[in-house]
Amino acid sequence: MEAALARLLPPAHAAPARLHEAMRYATLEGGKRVRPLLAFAAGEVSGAAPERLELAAAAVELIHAYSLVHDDLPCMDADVLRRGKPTVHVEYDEATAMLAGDALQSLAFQALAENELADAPRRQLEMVKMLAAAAGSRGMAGGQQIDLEATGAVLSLPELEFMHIHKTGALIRAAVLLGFWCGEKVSEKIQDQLDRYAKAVGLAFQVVDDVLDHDASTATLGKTAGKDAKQGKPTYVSLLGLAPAREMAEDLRAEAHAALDGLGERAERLRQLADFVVLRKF
Ligand code: GRG
Repeated sequence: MEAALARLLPPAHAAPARLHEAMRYATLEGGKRVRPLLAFAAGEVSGAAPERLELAAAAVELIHAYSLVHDDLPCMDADVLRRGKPTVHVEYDEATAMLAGDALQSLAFQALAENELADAPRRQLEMVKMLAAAAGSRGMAGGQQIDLEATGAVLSLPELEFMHIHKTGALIRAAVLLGFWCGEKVSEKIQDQLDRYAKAVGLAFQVVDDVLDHDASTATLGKTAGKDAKQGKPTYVSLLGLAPAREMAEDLRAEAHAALDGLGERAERLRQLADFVVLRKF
């Protein structure tokens, strides 16, 4: 993934060098790469070619990197540490960080559109459309808006879930479906199974993120820990308490595994990733 991203990103010395440097700084050498791993694992279910998966996975990671750059800006979460390094606006400046995020998002769609990722052009168009919807106002960006408005508010459990299905879940679901769609067309039933898996893993990811924000150190996370409580953000931990939040993550792990029933060996990586998402310590 690292090599594919390094190839896709414009060279640091190409003009405008400061922008390209910032894009590479935001994307390379950091992060768990959970979304690319999910795309690759989903591609194993549909027998997708690695060259296709590489691009689909990179496109999702570029959108993710853009969202982190913008999320860290002073007008949003105002954070100074990300992936163990100063955030992009701290290392460069605010305007460059905004533009780097914008350009990362554009690059994601360029990567999806300019290479053959599916057997039928119609299907590839669906992939582009799906990622656009997942990143947009009815997906991640919409979830971020809800998050901004929720700071200091008390949300009900369904409201919290609605926010996270959009903010975090939409892109995780897109990673799974994009990887899957790079391969052979398989039955609707299997596609539904993967969708169910992706939804469970997407929500589990966020529940665990909330637990870790409460539980883990800044050094382990590579980003500022304990921020949710400080900023008065509703989380699964603030709403349910620590032990029930952990239980909820476990239930979602079981749901993710159950969704893959009958898929055998080819879904093994997806099972391992559901475990990683829930059991991770960072
Ligand atoms: C700015 C449109 C826009 C959206 C921002 C991703 C996001 C939405 C905000 C980041 C803040 C946050 C804590 C989100 C919830 C969980 C999450 C996405 C955490 C970061 O993802 P990881 O842990 O990060 O996969 P790495 O660095 O490992 O890639």
